[in-house]
Amino acid sequence: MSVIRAEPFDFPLRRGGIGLIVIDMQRDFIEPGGFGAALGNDVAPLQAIIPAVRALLDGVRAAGLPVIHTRECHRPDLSDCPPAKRARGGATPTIGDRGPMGRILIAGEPGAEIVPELAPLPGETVIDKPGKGAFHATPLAEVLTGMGLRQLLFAGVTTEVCVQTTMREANDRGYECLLAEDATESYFPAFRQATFEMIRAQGAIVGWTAPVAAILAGIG
Ligand code: TIU
Repeated sequence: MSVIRAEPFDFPLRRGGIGLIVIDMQRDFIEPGGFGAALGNDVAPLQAIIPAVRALLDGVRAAGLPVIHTRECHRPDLSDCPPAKRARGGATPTIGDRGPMGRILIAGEPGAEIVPELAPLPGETVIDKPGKGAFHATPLAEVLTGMGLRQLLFAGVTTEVCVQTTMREANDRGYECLLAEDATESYFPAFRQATFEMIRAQGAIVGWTAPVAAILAGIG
C-alpha cells in the first residue's frame, strides 16, 4: 500500500477509495463585499490559496478520483436559515440582505457561486449546505456511500469553521480524513494553526494534515 507523507504519521492510501471535498470556496467568503467581509474580516489571505486549491483539484482530477464541492448558502425564503444564525456575528449586511454580489449566502446569487478558477466540472457533485458542517441537512452521507469512498481529502475555507466541522463529522462516520495544509485558510492565522494541531493530536484523533505537494506525490 502506498502512503501520503503526512502528520502525525503517514496516511495509508487505499486506492479507489479516496475523494476530495472542497469546502465553500465561494465569492461570499473570498471576495470583498461578501459574508466574510461583512463579518469584519480581511478576505485577502483566503484569495491567496486559490492556486494551491486549483493544483490539488487538477491532480485529483488527473488521477481520476472523485471531487465534491460544497457551498454554504440558504434558500431565498430563508426557511433553512435559523434566525439565531442570521442574527449572529453582528454582520451588516447579514445573510439574505443585498450586497454588491447579490443577496448574501443565498443560493443562485453571484456571491454564493464558487470562484471561477475553482468552478466545478460537469459531473462533479455540488452540495449546498445550510450549516457549517456539510453533513447537516444535506445528502452528503448518501453521496459518499454511493461513491464507495472510505477516505477523504479536504481543502477550502475556513479552516476552523466549515472545514474542521465537516472533517469532524466525517471522522465520526468512519472516514479517514486528510486536510491539505496549504489549500485551506482562515481569517485568523492562529485558529488555522490550532486546527492543524487539534486534528493531528492524540494519534490523529480527527485525522491527518499534509501539504498539497505531498498529496499529489502520493496519489500521482
Ligand atoms: N465565518 C467563517 O469563518 N466561516 C463561515 O462562516 N463559513 C465557512 O467556514 N465556510
